[in-house]
Parts: sequence; C-alpha cells; structure tokens
Amino acid sequence: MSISLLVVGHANTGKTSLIRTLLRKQDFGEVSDRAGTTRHVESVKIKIGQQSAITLTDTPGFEDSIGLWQIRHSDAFRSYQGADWLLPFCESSFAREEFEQEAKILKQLTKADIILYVIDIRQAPLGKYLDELALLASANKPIIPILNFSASTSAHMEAWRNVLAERHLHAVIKYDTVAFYFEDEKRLYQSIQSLMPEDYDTLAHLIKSREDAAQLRKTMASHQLAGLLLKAASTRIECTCYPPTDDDSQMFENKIRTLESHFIRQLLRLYEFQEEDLVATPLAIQNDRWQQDIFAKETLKEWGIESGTSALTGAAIGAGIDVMSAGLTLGTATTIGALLGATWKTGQHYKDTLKSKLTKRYFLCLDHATLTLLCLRGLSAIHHLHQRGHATQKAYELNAQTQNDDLIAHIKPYWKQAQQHPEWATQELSDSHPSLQKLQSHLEKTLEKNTD
Ligand SMILES: Nc1nc2c(ncn2[C@@H]2O[C@H](COP(=O)(O)OP(=O)(O)OP(=O)(O)O)[C@@H](O)[C@H]2O)c(=O)[nH]1
Ligand SMILES: [Mg+2]
Repeated sequence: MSISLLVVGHANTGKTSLIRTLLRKQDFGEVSDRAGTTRHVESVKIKIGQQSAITLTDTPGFEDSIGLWQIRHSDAFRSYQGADWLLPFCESSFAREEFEQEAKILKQLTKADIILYVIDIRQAPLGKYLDELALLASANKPIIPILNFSASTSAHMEAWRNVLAERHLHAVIKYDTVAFYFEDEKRLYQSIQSLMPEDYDTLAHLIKSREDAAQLRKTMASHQLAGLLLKAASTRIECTCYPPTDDDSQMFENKIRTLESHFIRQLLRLYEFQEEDLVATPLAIQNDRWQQDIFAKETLKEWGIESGTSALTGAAIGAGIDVMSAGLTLGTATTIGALLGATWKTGQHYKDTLKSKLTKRYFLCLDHATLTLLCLRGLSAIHHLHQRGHATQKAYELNAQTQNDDLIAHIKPYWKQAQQHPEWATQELSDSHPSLQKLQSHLEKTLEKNTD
C-alpha cells in the first residue's frame, strides 16, 4: 500500500507544480498562472523501482471557501460533528452546483492519509485561507502546510507561521517549485515519516533513492562536460590559406557550437528536461592559431629549444610566419629533420605540428579564453538544472558565467594535453580515459561545493 497524499489549497497556489517537482516530471497536469487551471482530481504514483511508494492526488483549488464555510454552518449542516458533514454535503445540490470544485476536494478527504495544504506565501493569511484550513481540519486527517513561493522573501512568512502554530500546525515545510532544493523535499518526507511511523522505511528508501539519483546525475553531468572540453580542445581544422579565411573560421566555429549543443542536449536528457528549458546564447568563439600555443616559451623549453627571440611568442597576426622564420634562424637546423633530431622525446603530435609549421600548414584551434567560457557555461547549465524544479515554466538563459580561477588553473593542463591529441576530437573517448577521468573529478568537486 502506498502512502496517499492529497494536495489541496486555494486556486493558483502551485499544487500541480508541487506534484511535478515531487515526480520530476514536466508533463503532469496543466500549470498556468490563471486561477482554476486544474478542473479535475488526478492521481499519480511515485515509484521506487516497480514499487509505488506514494500516491499524490491533485485537486482543483478552493474558489469560494467563505461561502462554503457559511453553508457548513447553515441550518442544513450545523448539527453534524467532525467529519460527519462531508458525505451529506457531497451528496447535496450544493456539491453539484455552486460548490462543484470544492466538492471534488472534499470527496477526496476521507481517502487521504495526509493532506498537503499548499500556501502561496506572497499572500497574507486572509480569512478565506483560514476558512479552508478549518474546513480541511474537520476531516481529522494530519495536515502538512507547504509554504510555497519561498525562494523570494515574503513579508507574510511570520504571519503564516503564527496562524499555523495557533492551529497546532508546527511541521511546516518551506518549498519552491521553481528554485528547487532537495533539502526542503527531504524535510517534507521526514515530516511524513513522523506522522506515519509504519511507513518509515519506505520513505527512508525513497529519500535515499532520490539522493543517489541526484548524485549520479552530478557525476554523469561532470563526465559529459569533461568530454565536451577535451573534444573542444582537441578539435582543429586545417586552414586553406594563411591568414585563415572567414570560411575557415566559420567552419571551425560551427564545429565547436555543434559540440556544445550536443552536450546541452545530453544534459537536458539526463535531467529530464526539454530543449526549450535552456536557451544558449550563441557562443562567442575566439579561435587562435594553433602554432602560437605550440610555440609558446614553455613548449619550446620542453623540447630543449631556447627561444631568445620575441618572434617565437609572436603577435597574433603573422605568428605562423614569424615562427617559421624564427625556426630557421635558431641556428639549430636548416631542415626539419635536424630540428626534430636531438632532444626529441615528446612524441608524434608535436612532431607533426612542428612539421606542419615549417611546411606552412596552418590550423585553427580554440584558445584558452573560449575553453574557459565553455567550461563555465557548462558548469552553470549543470548547476541550474540541478536546482530547476520540474514545474518551472521560464527558460533559463545560458550566459551566466561565474569566474572560477582555481578550477581553471587545475584543469588547464588537461586541455593543453588535448590540444596535442587531435585524434581525440573524432574518437569515442572511453570512460577509463585518464584525462577524462581526472578532468571529470575536478568538475565534480566544483559542483559538490556549489550544489546541495
Ligand atoms: N516562482 C514560483 N512560481 C510558482 C511556484 N509554484 C507555482 N508557481 C507558478 O504559479 C502558477 C500556478 O501554478 P499551478 O501549479 O498551476 O497552481 P495550482 O495551485 O495547481 O493552480 P489551480 O490548478 O489553478 O488551482 C504557475 O504559473 C506556476 O509556474 C513557486 O514555488 N515559485
Ligand atoms: Mg492545478
């Protein structure tokens, strides 16, 4: 038997939205900022594997609770004690006519184990809401008030807590179906645990499986981002001429944009969101001359080549040409073979690149700034999706970038390495790829620090 939770509240307080976030599904019911969106009772189950743990029942909102309160205390129903008025009321003409919506809620009360009363805390605790609470309390079922819309501060929070405490409702849950925090959801399940001790283990199991799923998503998302960064860093295209033409640049930029959009699609699937939930502003790409990087001072030093000339670290325009002539004036070689000779331990890729340099082949590849941008955008997307409630209706615009110099310093060596492995761009990178694993672990640690 699963635990039956009845979700009730005034019209437009976020009842259907609450169910969507608890389910992690965007397609349950209909959500809109019009009052009276949900017109029918609808139940859905939260499962752990094949086992259903909780049944959630969505209801239309209360529309005229003051009127209903008056009917409850009118001659027709005044004499009934406690919950006894519910059945005769639901069979009366009131339930078929002016209180049709309310009757749909009241009919469910006897079937519920616990009532979740959803409150829009942007509203003060007005009389109509207190009437709803009193009508619900007459069913003698436990009530858990959900203070919804709590991501933004509300002047009414204290007032709500007070009126609820006066009604002996102390186990109040703060919630927001748009800015979602798992800790809030956990508190809700813990409150249910304390009200239904016989179902303690089922709920403990549900909490654990939700925690595990969140952790697994974070790990997989970091893995996807690490893959994107390695692929982007190792992507290069050979230019048809020097300096590169606009067509070359366009082709290169499109390759990088395709990689990023593939990553975003994977990520949305992982978090069970739709493409329209995340809008990526076009990535501003700065492509750089591959040669500049490879001929940077440190790289040359690694090869045992001293770069005394400023031409080697050269300016952007003409860097290739500078390096070419510098290479020849180093005095170490008049042929490629001799230059590559003595101190050569670094491997085929350097050789190829150096060779291409000296034979006037030019490549475009991503520079540090754009890789940093890709990394920060990726982290920002993951961070957002991790805390995006499944009831959110507004798309997230992916342009936020929070600087993280520490992380970038740590992961820079991996993309430097990737730049020397152009074959990574076209290969399937295996899960045990050492650079992929290390990069993933740095990204995951960063996400751990920033998300709950
Ligand atoms: N910012 C924010 N918006 C929310 C929250 N909960 C719901 N909304 C928005 O509030 C509006 C109403 O949400 P619904 O879930 O349709 O509310 P409801 O209580 O089911 O409404 P009815 O079915 O009409 O009674 C929608 O526009 C939601 O996107 C929340 O916690 N924070
Ligand atoms: Mg609704």
